Amino acid sequence: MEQTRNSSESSVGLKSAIKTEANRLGFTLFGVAEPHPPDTLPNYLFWLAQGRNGSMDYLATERAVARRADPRLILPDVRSVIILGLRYPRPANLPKSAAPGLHGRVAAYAWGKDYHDLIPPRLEQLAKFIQSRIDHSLAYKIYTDTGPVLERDLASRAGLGWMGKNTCLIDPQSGSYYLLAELFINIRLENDPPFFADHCGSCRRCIDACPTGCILPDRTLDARRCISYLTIENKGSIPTELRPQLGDWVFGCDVCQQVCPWNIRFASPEFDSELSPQPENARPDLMAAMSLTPQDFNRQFKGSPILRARRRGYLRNAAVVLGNARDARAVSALARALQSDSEPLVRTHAAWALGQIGGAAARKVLDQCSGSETDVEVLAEIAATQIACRDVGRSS
Ligand code: B12
Ligand code: SF4
Ligand code: SF4
Repeated sequence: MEQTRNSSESSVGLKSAIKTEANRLGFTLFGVAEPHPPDTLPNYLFWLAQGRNGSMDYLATERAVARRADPRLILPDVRSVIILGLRYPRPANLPKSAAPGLHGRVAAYAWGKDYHDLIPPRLEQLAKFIQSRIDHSLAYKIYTDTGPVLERDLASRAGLGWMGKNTCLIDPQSGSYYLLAELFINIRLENDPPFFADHCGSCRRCIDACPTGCILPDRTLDARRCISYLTIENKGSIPTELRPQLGDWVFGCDVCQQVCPWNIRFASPEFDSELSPQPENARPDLMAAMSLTPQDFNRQFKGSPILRARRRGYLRNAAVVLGNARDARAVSALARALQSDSEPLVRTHAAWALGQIGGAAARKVLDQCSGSETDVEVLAEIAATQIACRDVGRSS
């Protein structure tokens, strides 16, 4: 039994006090797991071996794999891991955009402040609270998407939910719209029973609805084709054949969660107030996005997860979504980007988008730029687009 400051406080009493404090800090899900090596490590290793991590090399380093294999490497005298869940808004919480124009969709977790900034100070507060209740010094480590941890495996071991076929961790009481966070500590708390049940049954809605068909039968997904990866983590070009599948997703994707019956029936309308939607970030105007300067971009998305895409990635995504909208109103914004944006990545995707929209005005800009452009990749995209435009012209 752990020594606590109030000698009459049992470890059960301590755990319950920590849970109350965690709830006060906004964490609606709470569980405790033992830090033993995870049984699902082979799934992770197989996933890496198939190259399904794409360009996310940080997931495959020796250090990243070793720590996932044995959480005790993270904190040598770790005795328990507290796993927490913080709810973000359901997509149904998004207010309708009042502004006219062409708007993109942003994954709901990214509508408000960045949880990578929001959660760590709360975990620090929780650690301080625990320290105030025990006699010896607390050693701890905090993570939220920020470290070499199999977070969903730990969460399911701590009883927070099951790993759905869409690979998200689902709480049967409130669905999957929440973020995970962990506090590794050197005191032992009573473990919660693991979540063994699989409530997916014969359902396969997420698999059928995924726009790129990237959800695999072994409860992993091929990140290289996931829209979330393509629009956030991927720093290069979006493969041409996948661009139409982005639809209007300009940052992240929620499709496989939106169709899930556990979210339709049980997703709680409540969410952490700091994750409240900021309308201009949740449903951004994409024509305006195409002319954001680096300073504008940093100003608009300061403190938002969208910063992670960087300006060049965000404008790349916006161009693709405008191409998918096939709306002639976007030609002038895309033409400006193709003629003068300093990033070849943005110019390439603007050229593709103009090709999707087609019409005389789009073709004129492409023809002009094929004479003035100097970047080889942009020129190749313009040439491919011109051929496609001509073919469409011939067949129509
Ligand atoms: C890399 C990554 C991504 C990649 C790859 C996602 C993936 N599914 O692999 C991309 C960029 C695509 C991505 C997308 C998203 N992500 Co992400 N991502 C991560 C990250 C950093 C690592 C995930 C990972 O290791 N993947 C590799 C696979 C093999 O591991 P795994 O997903 O944990 O899968 C396990 C299962 O397959 C399991 N398994 C197989 N069979 C069985 C059976 C049982 C019974 C059990 C228990 C396990 C099990 O074994 C694997 C290893 O444990 C985690 C944070 C972290 N450190 O864990 C966040 C994390 C998973 N992401 C998160 C979020 C919110 C998202 C998005 C919703 C964001 C968005 N809206 O765009 C999407 C969701 C897409 C989806 N359907 O998963 C949350 C998920 C919260 C939740 N409720 O599940 C996490 C936990 C971050 C956080 N701290 O909150 N993400
Ligand atoms: S986030 Fe979108 S693209 Fe990725 S698996 Fe889910 S539905 Fe498919
Ligand atoms: S949509 Fe169906 S199969 Fe997919 S995670 Fe939800 S319950 Fe499971």
